[in-house]
Amino acid sequence: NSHGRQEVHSRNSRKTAFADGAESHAAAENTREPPKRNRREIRVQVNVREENQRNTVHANGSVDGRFRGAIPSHVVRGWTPPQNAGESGRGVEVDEDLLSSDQKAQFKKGWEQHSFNEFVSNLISLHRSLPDPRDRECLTVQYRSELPDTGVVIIFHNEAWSTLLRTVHSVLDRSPSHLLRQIVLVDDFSTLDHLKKPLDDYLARLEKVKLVRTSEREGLIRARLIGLSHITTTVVVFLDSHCECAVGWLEPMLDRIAENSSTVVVPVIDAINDKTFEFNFQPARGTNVGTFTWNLSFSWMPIPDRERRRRKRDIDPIMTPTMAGGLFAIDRLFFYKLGTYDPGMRIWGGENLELSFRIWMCGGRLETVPCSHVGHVFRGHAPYTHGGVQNPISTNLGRLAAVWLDDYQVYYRHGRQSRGQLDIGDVSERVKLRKELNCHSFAWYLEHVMPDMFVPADVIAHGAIYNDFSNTCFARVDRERIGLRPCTRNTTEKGMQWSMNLGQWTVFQGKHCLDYASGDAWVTEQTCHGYGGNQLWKYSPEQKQLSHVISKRCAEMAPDGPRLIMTVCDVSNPRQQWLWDTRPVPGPSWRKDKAAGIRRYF
Ligand code: LR7
Ligand code: MN
Repeated sequence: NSHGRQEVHSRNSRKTAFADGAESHAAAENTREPPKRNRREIRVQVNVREENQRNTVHANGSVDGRFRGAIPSHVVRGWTPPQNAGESGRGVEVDEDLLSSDQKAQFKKGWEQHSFNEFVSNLISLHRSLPDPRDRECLTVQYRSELPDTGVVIIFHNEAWSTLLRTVHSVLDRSPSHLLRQIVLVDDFSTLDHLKKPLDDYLARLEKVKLVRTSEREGLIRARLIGLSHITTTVVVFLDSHCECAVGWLEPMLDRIAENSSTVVVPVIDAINDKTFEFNFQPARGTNVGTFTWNLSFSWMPIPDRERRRRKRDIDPIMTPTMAGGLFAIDRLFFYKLGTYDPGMRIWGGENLELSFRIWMCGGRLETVPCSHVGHVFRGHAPYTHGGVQNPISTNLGRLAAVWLDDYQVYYRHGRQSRGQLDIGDVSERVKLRKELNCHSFAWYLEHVMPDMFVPADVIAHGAIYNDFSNTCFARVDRERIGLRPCTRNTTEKGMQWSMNLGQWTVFQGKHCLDYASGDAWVTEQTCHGYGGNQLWKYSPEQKQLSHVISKRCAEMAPDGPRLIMTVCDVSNPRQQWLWDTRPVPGPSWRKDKAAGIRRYF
């Protein structure tokens, strides 16, 4: 019953432990799949049991035979691998019970080494076909006849053979050859044997592809910088090493950059299932864009309402406040002008938000183009260690916060906790860069790029919503239903802590907002949708009334006992009076500044 309600971050985050450190990639939410919406079912399960009736063959990672022999020493015996496994982007399910003990060992090892189902990936052609994930309308778009030439950088550390080469082939197979000039692979100090000579030999037969190796573990940020130094084309595209580019992926991105070289473009990142390698694409309407949380992790959100209104069609480019980080296209010289990456960032993490903020704050623009699709294998956790580097994620995030967040740094909790303990190194070069580029403030970014972002100091009321007539507080009484439960005025009981903030005017607890429709309907707790509507409330500290904006009704403790009802507002009714702490929350707020007529932009 709540207007426009959407379940945004429904995926559970899986936590990771690293052999060499306390940090976990799951701390940043990047590895999560974007939420699936309106997804078309394309799954066809390959029934391994039936196939098994026939004979014994050897599978070596290329079912269609074009690259037979590709994988050294990987032989699957005992059952017929499904013909055309994974074609059209279908998933492949393997019944583990049917595998020989050798195969079982391979299966297990694949998961251990890569945190995805390498065994299944190896059954799928390096040239497998994919569904055309584009909306029909994309096919009618005329791109410029002259598009910039392009080089692709793919970095990897201990990537699986089949995923790495499927990435490479999907680029070669699905990019107009006159536009694609180079692919630079950067091996970031991998240890797995198949990435040594077998890879050299294999790549030797591929034109345009160059392999460079780092002489120590650099991490993905510095590995990308090394790759970049080998690129000579107008545009550079970065990809993770377990991607599949879909038909028409390149042109829509190049077209945007051709129009404006300071536009940075992200494709729609479709999920390749880590277990079955099913390719799941997001239709244009359901495209997600990037946002972030105050602990500086990336996350997905649906297209904000204002952005939906600004655009004419579902396939039009979408302004995105942040990018996931691994897949984007950028004008090479613009990237240099912007200061590429912070070379003080190591291994993994933070560079995606750092670059996102920098693009927006320093005169660029970041967009998602719904007509460009690239799949990525989303996995629960990273399989590799940090190569002995201590706390790379928090160090990277600390650098990012120190350089770009201005006074909003106080909201980055991790940074606050470990300040003093964590050595983030010297950031003076990056601060200098920010000055030289004459970048906007973080407050400017929030106001102009992410006006919906929650800012803690915007909270104008917080804590228990308490009625002293009955000594009851707002609380969940049954499933999603909100009612009244006995409490004391300053209760610290978790379920009784509610907040309201400027701009959004919702009454919320984490991701849940009070929601009310009309009449006798219950007040419920729903995922905050950010569209106002049934989730819009008003609190007046003078009258102590909590009113619902659309219905114009007030929250009341029912005459017959501590039940929550919504009725006609009446200032003199003590059962409509709610005490709620309205002392200001410290910290910067561009909204408060704006209301006070203060402009802190430069
Ligand atoms: O030390 C390393 N050296 C590397 O070369 C660590 C990693 N890598 C390579 C690795 O082989 C892979 O190709 O770097 C790439 C990214 O590492 P992943 O795939 O383990 O990371 P991820 O997909 O979980 O990480 C996302 O966030 C990262 C933050 O630093 C990077 O920006 C990744 O590129 C990014 N991936 C994507 O944006 C794909 C979409 C995922 C989402 C959301
Ligand atoms: Mn990845």
